[in-house]
Amino acid sequence: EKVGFIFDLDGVIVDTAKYHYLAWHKLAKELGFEFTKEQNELFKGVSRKRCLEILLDIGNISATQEQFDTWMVEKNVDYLAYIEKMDASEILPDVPRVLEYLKKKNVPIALGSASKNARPILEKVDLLPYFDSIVDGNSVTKAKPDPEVFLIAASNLGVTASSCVVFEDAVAGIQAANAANMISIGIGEDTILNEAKYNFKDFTEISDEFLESLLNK
Ligand code: B16
Ligand code: MG
Repeated sequence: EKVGFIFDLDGVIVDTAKYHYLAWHKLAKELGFEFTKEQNELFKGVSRKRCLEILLDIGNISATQEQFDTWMVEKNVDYLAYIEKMDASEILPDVPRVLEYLKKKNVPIALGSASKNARPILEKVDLLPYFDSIVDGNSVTKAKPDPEVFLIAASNLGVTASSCVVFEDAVAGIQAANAANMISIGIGEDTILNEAKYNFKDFTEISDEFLESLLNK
């Protein structure tokens, strides 16, 4: 049975959460309230639209449709200014080693992200060539924890869902992978990602031997 690997983007390949935070923080400030780093945790893996809904809830602000759309655009313009300055130095530790190992073994690789900016980010950090398929916020109708994003990725790779391995840093992402009947690997705090089949702090803890064991299951 052919095995496929699916990577989340933010929090797995790069730490763009800090840029999302800065952009949301600026918008909140303009709207007259403080948005904290702790609150930003709630935004991980969540769509831009849903993030703005949560932000407005936090600030107790009601918006017209027009205001809502304007703020969505404004946040993204600010976020893109940070993305513009990214380069390969922002790739999280040992991600290139793992991608290189899988490439060498001819394992198909997909991206499964909620972000509509996934492609330009991969381009900026020079990782685009590793990906056989990119499934992002532009290609899905249902957000994680719905398994749609990962199921589309599996289908694009020509691999059955149960033969896919998913790397995720968000609870909703682990739930989406489990709902798709895939092998879920949590990257980050194992206490938070306790629904994952395997847990690692980051990719430096993932050995070639472990990857090999997933290929021969
Ligand atoms: P954008 P992931 C997610 O990326 C982020 O974790 C989340 O904070 C963000 O709101 C979402 O992408 C949408 O991003 O505004 O660029 O479309 O973790 O699913 O790779
Ligand atoms: Mg993520």
